Amino acid sequence: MANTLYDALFQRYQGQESAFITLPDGAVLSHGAFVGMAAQFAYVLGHLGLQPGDRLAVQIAKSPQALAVYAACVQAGVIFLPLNTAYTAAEVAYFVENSGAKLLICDSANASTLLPVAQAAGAQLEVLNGNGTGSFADLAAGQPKEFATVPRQPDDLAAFLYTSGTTGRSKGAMLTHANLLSNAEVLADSWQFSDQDVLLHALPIFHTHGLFVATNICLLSGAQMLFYPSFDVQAILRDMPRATTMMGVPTFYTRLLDQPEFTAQLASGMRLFISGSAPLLAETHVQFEQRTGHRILERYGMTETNMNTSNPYTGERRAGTVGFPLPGVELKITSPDTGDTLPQGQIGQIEVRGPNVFKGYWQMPEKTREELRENGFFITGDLGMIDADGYVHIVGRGKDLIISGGYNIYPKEIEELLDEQPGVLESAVIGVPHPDFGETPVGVLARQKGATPDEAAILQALSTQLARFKHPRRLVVVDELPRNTMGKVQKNILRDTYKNLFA
Ligand code: MLC
Ligand code: AMP
Repeated sequence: MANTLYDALFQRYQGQESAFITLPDGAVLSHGAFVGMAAQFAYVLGHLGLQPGDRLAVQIAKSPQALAVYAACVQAGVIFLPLNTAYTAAEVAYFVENSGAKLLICDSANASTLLPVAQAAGAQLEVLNGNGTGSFADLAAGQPKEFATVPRQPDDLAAFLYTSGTTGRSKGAMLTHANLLSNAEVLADSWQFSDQDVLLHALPIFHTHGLFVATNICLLSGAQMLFYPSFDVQAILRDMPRATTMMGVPTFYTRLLDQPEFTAQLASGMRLFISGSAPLLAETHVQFEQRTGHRILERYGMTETNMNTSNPYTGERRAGTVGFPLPGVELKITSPDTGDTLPQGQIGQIEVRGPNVFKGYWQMPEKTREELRENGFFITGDLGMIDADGYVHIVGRGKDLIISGGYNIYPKEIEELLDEQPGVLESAVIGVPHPDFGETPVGVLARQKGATPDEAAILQALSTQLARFKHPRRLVVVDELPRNTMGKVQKNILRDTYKNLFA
């Protein structure tokens, strides 16, 4: 019996000595060793009582072992739920509880904090460290390196990735085997990946970009990965002559351009630089071409949909656009008021449909209905237009979202905490331009009459609740927030007022 994703991505590598992952210290893991390790992990999942369809949450450092947990889940039919390593215990508690995860795997440094979190949610806890040690690895040692793959149909769930919303709590986007495979196939083909490629992989593996886009494409095409625990610009410069491709968020590219030793010569062996997850400034695109002769290929995607559009591999990669809908993906621009399709050139909401689009939000049928139409089109919350040549432009967001260094931040989550702080009547969190992260959150606090909110104490109070990357990089105290005649806070005015805070 078939397993859609396992058969396409992993099956053929059993016993293969070809190089898959090279670590910064030069250690090389072969494809065969990787799938063997995944098989051992799959046994452990079974021994711990996980059945096909159960959820496994992981909050662990990036490593080949961490990636093998993903492969093990696919092979055992377990739903993989990766979590940002920056999340606080309070944040992790929600995901474990909401998903009904049976097992949480964490780093040993967090085990004592997360044990009560797991217990409260009725989940088991095991440890897997970035160096491959820990109780989970101990359980796997000595297990057979071949595992009877659990059958999975294209429509079966492979992963939950949580994505925040403008209101309420995070939603678990349910991604199927077919969602992930169809997108990987289209991307590997569109970007001409092959077993001759070596990808600089410096993205985290708990989001779509580093996990599915990067890894699945490499597995499908036989490409190798130079695998970094995080983005270290010096390591990337050192290794670029050994690589052929890189995927990154725009911050990777601006940080590279800040390095004088990043030259056309250094990039001469590269065939492709890909950017996504946040807008790449046209200025960065131009500077990059001037410096290296390479035109960055920008693409557009989301957690719920995988990748939707891409600039062409052959053909003009146009700065400030995200290219054309990928093969098999339909994209239209609609009126936010009526839902009607708008003519070319007009700005409206971006909707997409295709085999890449997720199944819905876990146990949130109403949220699913709000965003996923019955006819299969997903309302992305992004605003865009299609130009006369068919290139898609993203011109803004209908959703109140800040993207900092490729991480999504929903103002509402921060505002709810700020509103509770002493001396604060109400708050508005806005995104302002930031030279490194693209955008960064600023908290505008309207004080209670006569009060002087203690900014340091407020930031301290946030730290136990929110991941560091969500913390406002600046707080500003005002007497009142600007409102329109309907009483709605005018964030556009605030964004304009504070746009130069980090200039
Ligand atoms: C780290 N910090 C951030 C941050 N990353 N703050 C804001 N935004 C971020 N993205 C914090 C750190 O905790 C630290 O806090 C301080 O900022 C400086 O850290 P740093 O050492 O400079 O950060 P670094 O580790 O280099 O990380 C920056 C980064 C990283 C841009 C390399 O965030 C990253 O890899 N981003 C990629 C995100 C991603 O993969 N997105 C894809 C989502 S999928 P302190 O305490 O020192 O102040 C998706 C769909 C799609 O969107 O289309 O792809
Ligand atoms: P996420 O919820 O993390 O999947 O983030 C998806 C969002 O990132 C999209 O809805 C867009 O707003 C944004 N995004 C992704 N790629 C691009 C891009 N190339 N240009 C502009 N925005 C992007």
